[in-house]
Amino acid sequence: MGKQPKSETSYANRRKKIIKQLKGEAAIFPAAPHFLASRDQHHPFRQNSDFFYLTGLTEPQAVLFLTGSTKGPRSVLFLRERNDDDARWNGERIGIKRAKRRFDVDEVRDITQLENDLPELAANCSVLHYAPGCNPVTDPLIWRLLQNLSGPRLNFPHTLKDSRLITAAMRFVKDRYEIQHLKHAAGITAKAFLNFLPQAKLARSEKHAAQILEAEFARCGAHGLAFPTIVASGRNATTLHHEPKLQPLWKHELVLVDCGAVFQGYCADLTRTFPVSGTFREPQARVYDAVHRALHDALDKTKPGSTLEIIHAAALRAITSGLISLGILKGSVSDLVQREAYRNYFMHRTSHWLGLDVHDAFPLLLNNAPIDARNHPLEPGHVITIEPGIYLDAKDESVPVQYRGIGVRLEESVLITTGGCAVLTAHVPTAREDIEALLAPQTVISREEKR
Ligand SMILES: [Mn+2]
Repeated sequence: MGKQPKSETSYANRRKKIIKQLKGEAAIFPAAPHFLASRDQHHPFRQNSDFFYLTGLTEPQAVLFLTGSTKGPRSVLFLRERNDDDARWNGERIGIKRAKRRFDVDEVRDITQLENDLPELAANCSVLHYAPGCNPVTDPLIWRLLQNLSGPRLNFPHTLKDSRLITAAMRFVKDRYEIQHLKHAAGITAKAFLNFLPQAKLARSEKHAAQILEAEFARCGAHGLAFPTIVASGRNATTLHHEPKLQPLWKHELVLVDCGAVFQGYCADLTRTFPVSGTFREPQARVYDAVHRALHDALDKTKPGSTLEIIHAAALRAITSGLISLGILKGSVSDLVQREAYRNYFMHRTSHWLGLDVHDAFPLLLNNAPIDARNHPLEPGHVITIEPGIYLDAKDESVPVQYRGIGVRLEESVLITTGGCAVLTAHVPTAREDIEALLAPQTVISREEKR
């Protein structure tokens, strides 16, 4: 075994942790397949998060086999052998020889042997861990492995368990390498957003604005996008996942931008809402301030021992009290929260987990006991978003007319620390005055400096 870089050790440690749990069982983790976009064109390749978490390999057509059985190899990585012809068109693959040096697995085999080798590898395992439905190439292979016309055999796979029950529990708390990558992804996102802000008014359309921002991501060293960038001008911001269109950014309206860079597979998630003109109009400012208050009330509850439910409750109270002061709801905050009167105006949750997936995996089982992740105490190494919003539909007659069509969301990526939390996207301010200052034309500042 040669000396390996530190990140390889952490992948190897994760595999060992799974092997330890697999007493007389086996687990199969396939790489993501290529998905066809049109004719002979594929969607950009995006590695399966669990496979990446356990190998760091970004190639398709690979499968990781792990078992706790002591008869035969405990870890086998199947992947494509090198091929000069294919390399001419599609670039180099790692290949079997180099993979043996890089990965601390018992064996590396050619992916073309997979179907032939599986029955022998899994022979002494009654339970097979596998995530069905994620890979149309390996699914039928697993089905054939389980098939036995004469009936089940005790010493052969006969029980299928979802492998995501294992990986979700492991991915829940991030280790220090993951935290480094998440911090870097958030740092890139924030820096790119700051570069983008003064350029926003030059955008010819929502789509153009998204591409200006994405160019800044690339400039700051992002590997990709955590999700399709949302740029929503005016009333489009009341559609939660609005897809940027060729329409211009309306001059006197707010624009909502929800975006995230990926670094080394890890996602960031940031939302800001700002006036294209550089100045909030009065009704916009009032909605904005209500969301800003909710963001801060939620962040105050973001610390070890708290829960997503507690954080959400704090945001709900602030949003509801904001809706009362806007004249949209009437009554007492606690009664309105109880009745979920906010639902027409704030219809999503305040937080989701963040990691290799932007809506990251969270466990249903922890140490074999069922858990409710929303009510599970937060601990250092958890990474979540805080993202309250108010969305006032343009046709909603329960909303005073001056507020109709205003949508505001503010979102931070947050790491739970021993002392509380670290807002990883804090580099982009959220206070209304600070956003206006960032949008103020440079020429004005230099003129003032001259005086
Ligand atoms: Mn989010």
